[in-house]
Amino acid sequence: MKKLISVGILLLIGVLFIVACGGAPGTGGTPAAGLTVDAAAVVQARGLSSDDIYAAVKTYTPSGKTDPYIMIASGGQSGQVLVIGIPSMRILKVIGVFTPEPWQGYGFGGSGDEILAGGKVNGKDVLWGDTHHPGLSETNGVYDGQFAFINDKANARVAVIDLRDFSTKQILKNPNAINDHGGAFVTPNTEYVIEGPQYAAPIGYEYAALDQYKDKYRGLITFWAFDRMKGRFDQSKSFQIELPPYWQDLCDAGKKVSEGWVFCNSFNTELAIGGNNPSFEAGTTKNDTDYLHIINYKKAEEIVRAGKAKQLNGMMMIDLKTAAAEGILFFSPEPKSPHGSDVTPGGEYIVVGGKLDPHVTVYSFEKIQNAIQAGGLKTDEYGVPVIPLDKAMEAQIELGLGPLHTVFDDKGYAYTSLFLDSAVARWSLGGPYEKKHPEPGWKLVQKLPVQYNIGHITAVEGDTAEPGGQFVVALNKWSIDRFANIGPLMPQNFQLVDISKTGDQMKVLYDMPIGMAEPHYAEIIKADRLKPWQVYPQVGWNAETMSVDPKATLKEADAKVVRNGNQVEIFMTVIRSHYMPEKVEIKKGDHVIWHLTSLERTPDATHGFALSGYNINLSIEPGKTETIEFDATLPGTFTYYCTEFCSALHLEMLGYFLVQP
Ligand code: CUK
Ligand code: CUA
Repeated sequence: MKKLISVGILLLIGVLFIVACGGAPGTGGTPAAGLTVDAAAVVQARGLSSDDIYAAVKTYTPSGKTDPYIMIASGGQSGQVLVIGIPSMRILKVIGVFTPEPWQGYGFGGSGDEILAGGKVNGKDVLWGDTHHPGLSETNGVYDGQFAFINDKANARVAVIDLRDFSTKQILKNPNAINDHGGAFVTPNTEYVIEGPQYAAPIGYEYAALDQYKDKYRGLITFWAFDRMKGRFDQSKSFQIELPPYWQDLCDAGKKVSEGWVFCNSFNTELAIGGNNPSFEAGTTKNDTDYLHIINYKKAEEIVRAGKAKQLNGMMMIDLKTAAAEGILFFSPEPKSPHGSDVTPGGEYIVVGGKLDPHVTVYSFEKIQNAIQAGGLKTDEYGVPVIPLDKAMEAQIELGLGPLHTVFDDKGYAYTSLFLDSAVARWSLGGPYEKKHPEPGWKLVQKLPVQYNIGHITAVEGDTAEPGGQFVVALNKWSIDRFANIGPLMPQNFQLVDISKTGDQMKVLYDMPIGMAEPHYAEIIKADRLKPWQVYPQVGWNAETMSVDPKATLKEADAKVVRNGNQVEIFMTVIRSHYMPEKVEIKKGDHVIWHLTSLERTPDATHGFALSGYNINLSIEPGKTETIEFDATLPGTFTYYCTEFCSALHLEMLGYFLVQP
């Protein structure tokens, strides 16, 4: 790949040069090395350095060329998921997940309403989400391009996105937790999507006074079983494990040698209850160490099968005592306000950052197993065995201030975000990775400044069993002076970093403002692993059931309005540039069931359907069938019209909806 790119640059420069020498009109002066006179003039006028030119050539994506990598990013408080091309950093789609999304007609009368209803909290609509960690489905620890998952931290919900049409298919509310954080992380064959907890609460989030924190409050990790054939979570096969009320934070599933285990960092082993005496800030940072949670979920699965779990609100749950007694749950100390828990590609090590510690701590899975085998472990106050740090630790590497999250590449390097230093640290892995890079293992190699205060970091397939290399993206929380001033609420700054060379050769290539929320994590997949549809596979496709809808209207001649008492069922076809029928006349109080089927087979020939006065708005992509259902409570003359400029006669694509008083 490296070779290909440098050949590409040479070719580009060569072509530019030939164009110049071939007599481009009005040329004068001496071109910069390899640049045309025109290009050199632009470089000079804009004051670009050779690094800038390198960055431009590395990221510029000519019209008609597509990106080799796709980033699936959290959309933060927007409750959405962003799809971004890498290295061009172009936004390709904003997928509505927890929040209604008008362009996709998601949540305005069509099938999206059903999906959003799955996210109700105690029967109440919650139409936004604080999305944190997208997780792509995996086969043998490698992205397979089939599904993406995302959690909502604010309400403990998880969602499934099908990557055949890049749309949301399911939202589930966690029945026993009110918030989460360490999700959505997948196991190596997507058997489970892990939803880790955050702020402890009584299980089932019932009331309990804060002075009962130690006894009544708990952490709760959830393993959502995923049915790949159905493309849905199966709650009946899912289970939860009760944890002490430490604030479990980020989790990562083991892989290869550590498959079957999951590792979560935590904070607030102090059991602080805030109230400014002391504050949470002070109370949760008193101890020098918190606990890395080491969970054997294969064992947990067996315990559930053996009937040793209880049902609570439709979910199997292993209680804390059983988890500790059965060898499902272990702890090991982790230094000073830990954050992030990231497993190396081969599954040998777990890397944990310390927000208030300049080191990352690397745990050895083998050492952890040896300590468990050796037994004789002391327990914490909840009876959970604790593996001493010196029995679990492989290395500690001083990287700088505020290490948070870590990802990996194909050259045996790890990349850790340094929040306080505003930098990306590249460091060399030891053990089996040592032969892949020129440096000795467990050493800081380079600290690259980023702008500013990086949170998460992501790399091409950088959290899988086979990282891709080439690019890292720094997901910076602050942008301050990087973009034009648009007032006090400033965009986030995603920075693309070139990691194609070894040693201290990382470079920032591109800044991308994210002016709609604060994304947390993102994952980058090789584009050729994705096999999305250009049009729905058959006319009449129901995107919610992912099959042909029995109520679809497959040809125009079958379009009709059927009355049955006060129920009116409309079978409508949609194709450039008309609806059939173009008039629907009913009576006030009628119950309306309206099926719309696109007969289009041309890619991108999308139609919209907006029904004034009734808050109905759909996107009907080629082949799709949508159904809306409502009571015609409002008499009058209404129009339905197409909201996508689909043809020269798009404005003529409308109909009248007449409701007799
Ligand atoms: S958390 Cu946001 S920077 Cu939710 Cu993954 Cu670390
Ligand atoms: Cu159909 Cu515009």
